[in-house]
Amino acid sequence: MYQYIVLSYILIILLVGCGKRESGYDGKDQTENNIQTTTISTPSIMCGMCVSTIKKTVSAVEGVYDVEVDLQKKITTVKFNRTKVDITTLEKFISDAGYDANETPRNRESYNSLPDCCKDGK
Ligand SMILES: [Cu+2]
Repeated sequence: MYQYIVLSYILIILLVGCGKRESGYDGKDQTENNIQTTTISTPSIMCGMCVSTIKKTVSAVEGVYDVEVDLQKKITTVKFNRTKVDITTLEKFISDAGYDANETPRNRESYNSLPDCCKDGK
């Protein structure tokens, strides 16, 4: 009986240990299970400046690890910690930068202040 208890104890330690493997970030919320990658449709991006604007904006959000903007496919791929930020918030930041994000429409004021090359005329 004692052996089983010890054995299951070791199993639990192993399982927990594996879950935290390769966390590489700061603290216990950073387990692999909390890291999520999402692809956000950003159909109104026009040029390289749009790409860097979105990249810069979203990278600055707490809990975001990585941002890739694909100008051809007009998508933004974000790797983030779901205990710190969610997709709705990410969409909001992109909208506030002046761009449509999934079903979240662009912030009109931000859009108006974008350089002309970044306006899709809609
Ligand atoms: Cu642009």
